[in-house]
Amino acid sequence: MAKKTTKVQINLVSIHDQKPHRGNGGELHQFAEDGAEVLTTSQGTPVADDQNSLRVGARGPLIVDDFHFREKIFHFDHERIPERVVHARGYGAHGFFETYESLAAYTRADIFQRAGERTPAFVRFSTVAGNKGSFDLARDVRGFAVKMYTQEGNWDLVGNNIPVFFIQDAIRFPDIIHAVKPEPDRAFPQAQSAHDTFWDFISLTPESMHMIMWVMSDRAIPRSFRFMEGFGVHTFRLVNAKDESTFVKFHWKPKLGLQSVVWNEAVKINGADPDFHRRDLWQSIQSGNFPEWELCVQLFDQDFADSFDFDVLDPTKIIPEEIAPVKPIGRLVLDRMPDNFFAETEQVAFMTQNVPPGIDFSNDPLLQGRNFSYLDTQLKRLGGPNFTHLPINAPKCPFQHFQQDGHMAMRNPVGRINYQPNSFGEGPRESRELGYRHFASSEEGGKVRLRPESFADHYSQARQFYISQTEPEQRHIAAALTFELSKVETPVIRERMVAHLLNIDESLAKTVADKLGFQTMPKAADAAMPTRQDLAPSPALSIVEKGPKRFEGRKLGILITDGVDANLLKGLIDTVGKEKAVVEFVAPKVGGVTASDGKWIQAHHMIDGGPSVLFDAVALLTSSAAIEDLIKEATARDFVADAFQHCKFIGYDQSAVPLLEKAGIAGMEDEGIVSLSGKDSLPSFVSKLGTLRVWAREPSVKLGKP
Ligand code: HDE
Repeated sequence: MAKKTTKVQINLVSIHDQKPHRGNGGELHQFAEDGAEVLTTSQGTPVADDQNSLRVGARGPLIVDDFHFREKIFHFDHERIPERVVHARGYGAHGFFETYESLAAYTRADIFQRAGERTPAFVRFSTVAGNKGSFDLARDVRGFAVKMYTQEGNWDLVGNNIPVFFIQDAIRFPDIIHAVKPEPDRAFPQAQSAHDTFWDFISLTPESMHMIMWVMSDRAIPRSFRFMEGFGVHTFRLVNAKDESTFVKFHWKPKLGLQSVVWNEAVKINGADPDFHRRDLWQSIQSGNFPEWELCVQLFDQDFADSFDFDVLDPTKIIPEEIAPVKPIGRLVLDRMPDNFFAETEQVAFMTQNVPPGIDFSNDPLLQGRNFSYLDTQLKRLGGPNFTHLPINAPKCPFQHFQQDGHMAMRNPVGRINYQPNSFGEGPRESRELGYRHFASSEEGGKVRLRPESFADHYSQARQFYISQTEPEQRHIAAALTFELSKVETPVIRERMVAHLLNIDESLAKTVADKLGFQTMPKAADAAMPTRQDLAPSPALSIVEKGPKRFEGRKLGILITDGVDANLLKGLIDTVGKEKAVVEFVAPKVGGVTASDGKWIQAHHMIDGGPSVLFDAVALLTSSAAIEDLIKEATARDFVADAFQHCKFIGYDQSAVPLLEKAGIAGMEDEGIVSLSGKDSLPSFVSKLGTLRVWAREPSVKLGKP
């Protein structure tokens, strides 16, 4: 006899298959006099007047009968959900992950079995400390959370753009977050680590020193989400069909290379365009330039872990790429923006515990603590256990279980049987073969609260990071530390920090102490491990070393005026276009300018609204008729002076020379100030742009030089 089956399976439609709630497309669909769909209440009742509430007479009190008014206001009052306690400000996009080759030897995870297979993915980038409405270019860690909707359930790789963390044990997380967030009595500063409580905690927490070096580096002020790396941070396990385990660290590498801004630029971007990173992702995806990352792995076994200088369970340590090479195993492409920010980016619920069979955890105490936190936080934030019913969170593979009811249950099992085992032969059952099997590691020991000794060296890798940076990057670290500590009002906290720096790099400590105006140098901090190992530099840790070498995906801002040389402008646009980069026009008036051929060119920005900090490089294409007026504009002079200070390339035609002079650049010309007048000057200018910055200029402009 054929088995009876009750359909418990719940197949979700994606948000894209759903009809918007405006207009149900049903038979009763009604149209207003002008042909538009009729506005209804959320109960479906057609609305006659949405502008005036029901009242007694023209000037009398409102009437409780007005169910439409009450429903509209009640719904509005409930529009907000709690923002994330960390990573509140974020921006997401859809895309796919494509597997390069089978990794069956290492993992049974279905996503890694077949070359060329594509798995839908959703990514949310974020800052950590700021509120939802804070600005994009805070000095901060960036979240890099990826949800992959695999055939065996969702895999969430909830990472950051920095491969280490501040603390070694999850129990300290509330403390560090309290310390960095606005101080509780005064509710400021917003989205800043530059204040007493943060540095107080850090200076009392030597395990944070390695991460602090990253956060003070340019990694914490990325130019774009598209130009930053992502890291799983913890050691995870891959487990194959024979239940054999290999340790793994996950890395995302941006196809367009790494790039950051300089601090002075970040400060100005936050004013000019607080949504700089969001806009960048939106514009690039909407224009078909889909950002891409490679997923890379560092694979290693127990022998490597035992012989490595540090504990692979310690999340404040990396394994340098020079020691365990990174192997690309697939690519992530972001090709679609959400239809609705709230439904998708705000309601997406990432959880470190979401892993498919074949991917498992290590005993990293931070990871294990996170595995508790993420489910708990979603219950609070999304209001109950049925957040998995939301399209953005639901698996895209078939799923079937006996969980039921609760607030807002939208996908409900049908039939009589909602338990197992049952003797009706209905409903889903476990499968030892297909189901998730936790790696059977042997564990033993007494119940203790302690930190292993193998976690005790807090300075060696902090130093390794510092000495792996190029000269400009080292300057930026010193400047960032000086800036942040200058905002600390309690002198002893500054001293405690410099005492730690002495254990990382003496010259760095001295520079910072000098710039902070120390009268005497403190003693080096007592270290849990008395000796610091002198590790070899790892060039892979430098952004400049990993720069793009080409201008693809970047933006050139061209300052134009009436009378701009039409041929030159066209030539420049074409040459930049061939590099797959973007140009935007900045003009005295946003309406645009009339070029030398009499044609009208619309501008993207007026000079006030399009400062040069929004661009990777600039060009000044003016005319002798317009230059006199232009040089009177402070914002035009700032446009050029800032580009110069921020070590950007500046192309110019002869008519713009007075502007260079007025901006204070006369006599300081270098390889980055390029005349666009000569033959072949355009290709040579655009190819130079690939190096992005003229760092050799930096000491002379004093910015970033503490
Ligand atoms: Fe998180 N973290 N975290 N975190 N985290 C959250 O979960 C937490 C840590 C990371 O775009 C919260 O849904 C603890 C490391 C990202 O939605 C919360 C600890 C790394 C996001 C939480 C850590 C991260 C979060 C808040 C110490 C990098 C944003 C809202 C053990 C590997 C995900 C939420 C998104 C979000 C807890 C440390 C990355 C409260 C307890 C290390 C990218 O659950």
